[in-house]
Amino acid sequence: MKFEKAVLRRPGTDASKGLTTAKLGAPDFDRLLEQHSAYRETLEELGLECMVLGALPGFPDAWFVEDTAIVTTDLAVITRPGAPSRRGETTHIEQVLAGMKPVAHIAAPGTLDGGDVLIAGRRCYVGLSERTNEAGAEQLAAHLQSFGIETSAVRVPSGLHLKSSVNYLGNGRMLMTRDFATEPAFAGFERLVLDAGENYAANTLSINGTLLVPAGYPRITARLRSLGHPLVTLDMSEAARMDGGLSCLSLRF
Ligand code: CIR
Repeated sequence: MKFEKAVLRRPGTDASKGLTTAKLGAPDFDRLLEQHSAYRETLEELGLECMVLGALPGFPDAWFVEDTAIVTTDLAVITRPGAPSRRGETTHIEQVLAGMKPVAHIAAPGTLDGGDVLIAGRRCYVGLSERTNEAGAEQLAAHLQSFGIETSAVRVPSGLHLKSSVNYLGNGRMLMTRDFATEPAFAGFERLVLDAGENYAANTLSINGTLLVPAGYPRITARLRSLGHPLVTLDMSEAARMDGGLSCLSLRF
């Protein structure tokens, strides 16, 4: 899918009150805003028109906007996030997306976070994780099937979301941590498996032929360059403190 637009949300001053398992300390708010701006500027340089929504008071994780919707060429599926503290974010994103796409919903008892949804061409992989359950995955599969996208569920044995560990680079190539190296669902792809110590770089984002790679992972960066991928590295130190990565900061379509 060639991306033309992105929706982002500015982090709020309460960003350090969000959910996290990382024991990296609270984000520095000024540095976080600088990194968020650098991310937006990179998307704009790659040709995307960016809409930056205002911070959402009372929802400290709302800037991880990816988790609230799945947006394809044909529709927007508003999720039902697995973390109860994040459920109220969805009405706000629905107001934004309803003007752009037909809207469908994930309903209780389903739960689904966008971070668990990996779309590679006409295939969709949904991670069954602490945030996404089978009912949520089945509902998404039904919505996408109407538009010719087939969905498979994949167990997520480690990490927050599927895309914390696996991402599609384009041209049949998948980047993943060792935990997914023998996952049968990805057998049809060329797999690039990260070295131990570089797992965070699994959350690399492919935008219209250029890879956005988190800064600080020299082995995979060199390998991706040697394979001919144009790439940009971005400092993600502050989002990482809140379990966030490159993909979670935007909805792209
Ligand atoms: C959360 O735990 O929900 C947030 N602190 C981080 C969400 C990251 N989302 C993503 O990778 N898609």
